[in-house]
Amino acid sequence: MTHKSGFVNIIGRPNVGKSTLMNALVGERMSIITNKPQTTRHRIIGILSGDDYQIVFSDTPGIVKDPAYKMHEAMNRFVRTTFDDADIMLFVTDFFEKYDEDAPIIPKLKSVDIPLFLVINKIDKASEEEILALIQDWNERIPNFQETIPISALHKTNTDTLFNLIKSNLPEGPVYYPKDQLTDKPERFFVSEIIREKILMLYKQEIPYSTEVSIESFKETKTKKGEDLIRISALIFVARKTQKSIIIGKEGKAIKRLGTEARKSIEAFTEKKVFLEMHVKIKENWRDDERQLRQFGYNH
Ligand SMILES: Nc1nc2c(ncn2[C@@H]2O[C@H](COP(=O)(O)OP(=O)(O)OP(=O)(O)O)[C@@H](O)[C@H]2O)c(=O)[nH]1
Ligand SMILES: [Mg+2]
Repeated sequence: MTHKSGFVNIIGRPNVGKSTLMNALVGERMSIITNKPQTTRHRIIGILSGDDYQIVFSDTPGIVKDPAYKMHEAMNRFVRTTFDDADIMLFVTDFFEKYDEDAPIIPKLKSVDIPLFLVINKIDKASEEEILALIQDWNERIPNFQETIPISALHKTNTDTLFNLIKSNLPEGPVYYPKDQLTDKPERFFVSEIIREKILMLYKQEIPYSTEVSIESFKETKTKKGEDLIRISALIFVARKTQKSIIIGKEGKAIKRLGTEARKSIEAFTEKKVFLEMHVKIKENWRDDERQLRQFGYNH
């Protein structure tokens, strides 16, 4: 039996549905998803294995057009590295997105010399004519798409077709990760992502973009009854004092709600009981502070 394997990197602008797609393909909730752009800040790996194949998907941050902070530069660096180590590239766009003629991604895509697929997402929002027009438009602009697949990641429309195309384009290759491994990051990384996801969902305006979550301690213990219990202490970093009071809310109501929502999701993810403690810390300019960014895992 020949074994096929490869790295399949998912790129595209913020909010087009890259993380939704990776989760749909991997069949697990690896990447957080919200309706806000710049939800994903790191490169997140989702591994899908069968007897004769292994696909290592990389979900990446959306390409930030005008980086305002060092954090954005780091996010774009994660994207650039995906051009270097891919066996197959999925360029995801959606029905709503418009690219300028001179968008820098276009020449980059034209120079990709491995299988490059155009994935047009959110077709549940478009008519057939509109989808066909979009397919034609993209293919006229960029001649080297090997495949064009219109999908709805949310409704899993055509994601099987995409999966089969990926599988048939995989090169012969080794088993890179143990076959039962789903990702390369530790559980506590996903815990911080879940808390960040809830912050993105519960708070408005600049708050989601000014916060980062750090897990200070993560201890697996037992309850008195002998059930598994994870004790987690998380620090929420904000850039300003006003943001701290927004996170906490009147009489601590907002942070209490955040804590409850996050705890429930962490319990679902870890399948264990969770005790979650959170504190808020002001750290001006963390998005521009190299050392701080490294601590948050933006090094590469
Ligand atoms: N209607 C529709 N919405 C979708 C579809 N796929 C994703 N979405 C929605 O699009 C929004 C963005 O999805 P994400 O998966 O977070 O997008 P992303 O490309 O990973 O975004 P960043 O991490 O910010 O770069 C969410 O609200 C999703 O529910 C789809 O097929 N149809
Ligand atoms: Mg994402």
